[in-house]
Amino acid sequence: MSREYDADVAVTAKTTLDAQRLRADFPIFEQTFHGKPLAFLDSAASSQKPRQMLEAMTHFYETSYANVHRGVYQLAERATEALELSREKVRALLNAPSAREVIFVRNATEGINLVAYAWGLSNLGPGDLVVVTELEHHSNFVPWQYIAHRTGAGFRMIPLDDHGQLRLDELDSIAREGNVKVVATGVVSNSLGTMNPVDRLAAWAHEHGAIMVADGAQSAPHMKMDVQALGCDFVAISAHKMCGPSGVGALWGKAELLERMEPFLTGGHMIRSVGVDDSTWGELPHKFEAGTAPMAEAVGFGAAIDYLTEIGFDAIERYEHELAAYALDKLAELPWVTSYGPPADRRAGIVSFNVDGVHPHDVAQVLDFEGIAIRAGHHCCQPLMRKLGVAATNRASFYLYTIPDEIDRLVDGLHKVRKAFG
Ligand code: C6P
Repeated sequence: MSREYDADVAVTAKTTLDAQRLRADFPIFEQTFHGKPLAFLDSAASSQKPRQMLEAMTHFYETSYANVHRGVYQLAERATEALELSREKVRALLNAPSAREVIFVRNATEGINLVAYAWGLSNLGPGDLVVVTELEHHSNFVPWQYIAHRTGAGFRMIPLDDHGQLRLDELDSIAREGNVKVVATGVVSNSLGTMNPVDRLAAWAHEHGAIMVADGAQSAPHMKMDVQALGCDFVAISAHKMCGPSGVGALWGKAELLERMEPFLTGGHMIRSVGVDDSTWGELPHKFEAGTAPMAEAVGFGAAIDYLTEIGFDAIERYEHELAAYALDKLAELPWVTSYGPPADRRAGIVSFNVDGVHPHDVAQVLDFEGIAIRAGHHCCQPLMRKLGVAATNRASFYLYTIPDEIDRLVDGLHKVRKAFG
């Protein structure tokens, strides 16, 4: 196999996670904002990009670019190999049994919609139940609510306790309300950082003959994911949150389910044959990949996976836990700040909080003048905001390039917010 396109993706810091050294891989940190170094605390929205990933995409465009799965000439074959090598990298990332089960999509949202439409429309009906969670991102909530309404199925949420953790004691009473057919949950909450017990929910789903759909958008960038150990049927992820480019993500699904499903999008590439009266569909994964693939993006995705793998997911997860614990301790010293979510040992590198009497957008704007980027809003989790009794929160989210000094700057910035708003 030609490796022309497979640029060097060696990580700068090789042994343990050294965030300060890793930052050198990220050109974005060479700039200042409002005259200050960038403290980028919004990686849960989208991560920054290492040079190694950017170079892999450029290299592909410069040496290996042609449409994939179509041409018989050498260049087209090289492009196809590059795309398929990235598919194999996603397979390995997720410990999926086969690369045929890995479908390139635009993002996690599209992956979940694919399952909701292609599985849900044919398998749900009155008397059935779709079960999501109260802390779900809209991307794993709205598609299921919509398909439940279209098919006449019921739609229920697993509620949260006061620590932002799922109330599994409610499962039995939910199951009495109908035939549980779908259980859909995020592995990690984007708002609270809560790590959900997906393996237990998967076991419960399967006891009821339901499919288990896991939204891995906030877990795949930060921890080792093993779809077989989790016991899921489908997992959706986005490359842009894990050092990869925007415009590509992956859906993994069990082959026996994908094979029985109707296509989601139709058109070029996904067919076996097309006649005037009817068409038939191609093999997996092509049946679900209509149109020209996000080729360079997939190559960038593969390079991002190499980058993260070289650092080590255990090291990344451990480091982000430490950052979350540090941030929570610092915020706890501010009596005018309310933090939301579980204790540090049960969450990923995300902290959500409010400053008494100050709207989160005002907080975020004051922090911006200090060169600090956080997210303020409902984080696409309106049901969760309702549960917390707030319209919005501030959210600081960490990644492998976050340094404790940025958390100190966040805290200093909050003192400035407090001063500015009395
Ligand atoms: N969360 C955030 O700031 P897409 O847009 O499809 O790549 O990812 C959607 C998505 C799905 N699930 C979870 C748990 C998510 O956090 C996200 C994206 C961003 O939290 C943008 S709202």
